Amino acid sequence: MNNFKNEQDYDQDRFERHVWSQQSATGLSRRQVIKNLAGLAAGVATFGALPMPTYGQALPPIVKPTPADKFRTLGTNRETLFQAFKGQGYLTPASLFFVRNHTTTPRIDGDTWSLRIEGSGVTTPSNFTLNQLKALPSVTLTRAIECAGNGRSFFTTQQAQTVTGTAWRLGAIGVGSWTGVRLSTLLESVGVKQTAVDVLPEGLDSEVGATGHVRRPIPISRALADDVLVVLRLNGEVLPPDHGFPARLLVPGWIGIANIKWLGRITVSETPVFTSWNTTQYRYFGNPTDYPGDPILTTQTIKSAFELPFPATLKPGINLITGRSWSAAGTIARVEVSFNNGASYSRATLKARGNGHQAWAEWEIPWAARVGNFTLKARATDNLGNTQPLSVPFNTQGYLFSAIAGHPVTVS
Ligand SMILES: Nc1nc2c(c(=O)[nH]1)N[C@H]1C(S)=C(S)[C@@H](COP(=O)(O)O)O[C@H]1N2
Ligand SMILES: [Mo]
Repeated sequence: MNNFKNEQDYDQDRFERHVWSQQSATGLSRRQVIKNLAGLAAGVATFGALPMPTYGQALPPIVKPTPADKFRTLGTNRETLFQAFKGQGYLTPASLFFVRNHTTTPRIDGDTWSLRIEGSGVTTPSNFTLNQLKALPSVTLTRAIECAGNGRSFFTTQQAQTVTGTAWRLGAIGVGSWTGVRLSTLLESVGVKQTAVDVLPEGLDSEVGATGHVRRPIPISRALADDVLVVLRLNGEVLPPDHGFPARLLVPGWIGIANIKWLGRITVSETPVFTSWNTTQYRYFGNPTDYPGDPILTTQTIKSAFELPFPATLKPGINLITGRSWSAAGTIARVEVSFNNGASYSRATLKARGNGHQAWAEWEIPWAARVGNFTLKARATDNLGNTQPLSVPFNTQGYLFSAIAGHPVTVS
C-alpha cells in the first residue's frame, strides 16, 4: 500500500530519496551525486537494481555493546532486561537504552550532515547543519521513549493470541533526559504555512525493503507543540549512534516510531501524508467493535514491570521487590502488587525521586516469600485515573499491551 500513482512515480520517488540520502551522507551537490549514480548505473537496467545508500555496510548492525546479562536480542533489536534497571537510578543510561532498529545503525558524519526541511507547507525550504542547530535555543525534557509493541509477547503467553512483530516482554522502554531544539522553532524559521497539515520526519538509515526510509507522519498540531524536540543530546551527552546521532525527534507520549532517529529530512505537507508507517503498520487491525475504523496509533498507554529476571528465582524470607510503572498520559498515582496471581493486591511505596510526566515511577514492596511457585502482578493507576486492565482486545500486530502482566517467580 502506498500513495504513488503508478510504478514510474514510485521509481522516481525512490530515485529522489536515494539522491537525497547520498547528498546528506556525502555533502556532495545533487548534480555530483547524480553523476556518480550514472557511473554506477552503467550496465544496470533499472534504478531498483542500484546499490542502496548505506552507511557502515559490513559494520556491526548496532554500535554499542549489548551484553547478554543486560539485553535480549530480538532480530535487529535489543530489549533491555528489566532486572538491569535495578539500582540504575531514575534515568536510563544510554548504555542500557533498548535499541529498536528497522535495519541497522548508520554511521553518520556530523560535520557533513544537515537536516533538510522542505515541502508544500513551508515558504523557505532550508538546510540546518549540526552547528546551526547547536547554536539555537535548547530545551531539556525528561521523557520515556517506548515501542508501540512493548509487552507484545503477553498477547501470546497471557491471552493465547497469535500476533505478528517483535516479541518484546516489557523492556522496550527507556527514560532519558533529552536536549534539543523545539521543532516549532525550526518550522517557524522556514515559514510554516497556516495551510500545513502533516509533517513527515524521515530517517537516514537504509530503506526497509520496498517501504523505503523509516518515516512516520505526524499532524502539524502535534509537531508544533512545545514538547516536540529535534534532540541532539541524551542524558547530557552527544546522542549515541544507536539512538539517532546526530539528531532524532522526540514526540513525548507517542509510540516509539514517532521518535524518528538519524533525521535527514522533514517534509511539511499541505495534504495528508500516508506511508506504510501509518497505513499498514502502527495501526489497530482487530475486531471492528474493539477498533472501529482501524485507528492509526498515536499515544502510548500505561504499564508496569518488575525489576526481576523473567522468570525469577528468589530465596524464601523477606525480599524487597522493586519495579517501575509508567503512563504516557501523565504521572503515576498508585501502584498495587499481587503475590498471588491477582487474588489480592497491596499498595507499593513510590520512591520520592522522579515520577515525571510521561516518564516513569520507581516503586518497592517487601514480600515475605514462602517456598513455591508464584505469579506476581503489578497494577498502576495514573494521575488521570487510567489504570491497567485485566486484558487488552486482540489486534493483529500486538500493539499497546497495557494489561496487568503476570511475572513467574519460583521461591526455593
Ligand atoms: N530512522 C529510524 N528511526 C526510528 C526507528 C528506525 O528503525 N529508524 N525505529 C523507531 C522505533 S519503532 C522505536 S520504538 C524507536 C526506538 O528508539 P531507540 O532505538 O533509541 O530506543 O525509534 C524509532 N525511530
Ligand atoms: Mo517501535
